[in-house]
Amino acid sequence: MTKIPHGQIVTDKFPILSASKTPNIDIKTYKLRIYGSVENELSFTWEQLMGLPMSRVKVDIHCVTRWSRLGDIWEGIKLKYLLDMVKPKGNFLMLRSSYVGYSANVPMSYINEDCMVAFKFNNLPLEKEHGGPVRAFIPTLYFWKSTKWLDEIEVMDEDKAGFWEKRGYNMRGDYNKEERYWDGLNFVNKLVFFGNKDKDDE
Ligand SMILES: Nc1nc2c(c(=O)[nH]1)N[C@H]1C(S)=C(S)[C@@H](COP(=O)(O)O)O[C@H]1N2
Ligand SMILES: [Mo]
Repeated sequence: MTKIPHGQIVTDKFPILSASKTPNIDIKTYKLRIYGSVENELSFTWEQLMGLPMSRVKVDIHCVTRWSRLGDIWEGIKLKYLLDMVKPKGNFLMLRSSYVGYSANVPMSYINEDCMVAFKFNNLPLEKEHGGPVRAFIPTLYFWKSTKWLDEIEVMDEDKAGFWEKRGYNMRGDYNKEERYWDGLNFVNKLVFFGNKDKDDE
């Protein structure tokens, strides 16, 4: 039996949660950039990405708004595989969509073999509303960390707040510890020291 994290309710629905409109991504001009605190910055075209080894994982997802989906099949390129190519120096990631100005910060320690740059869901190409043609997939944390329409992975030396983290969501978002919203002093620090401004802030 799968263990359902505390406070979650299992559903067969797949709700769409988007803070923006759904963008149209043209794979002819698409690039995935991996940059920042790395030895070797890289940028991949769609064709280059499709030439990399694909993996399939069967794993549960948990949204902070309390729905969970169990046992879907997700397919893509392991994040570990991509990170090995750039040789990260920093311990944090920012997963961004420059198309819509969304971002989510993720500690490197939560990147396991299930984390991917994902293209397929239950054997079909990802629907646009669910982040198609390409999204981050980080099932080790609440699902807001899985940036849809992903095109930038920044490796950072220090943790910085992403889109929802600046708006009161937890800096880490570990569902096994029920790290949903307000994280006390951490959040106060974010408000006081807004030296945290990200390039996707309007
Ligand atoms: N670009 C982008 N990615 C995003 C979001 C978003 O608003 N924009 N919402 C997040 C949240 S809160 C959740 S729960 C999941 C939802 O993914 P889904 O819409 O495919 O269910 O995407 C995450 N990734
Ligand atoms: Mo969410």
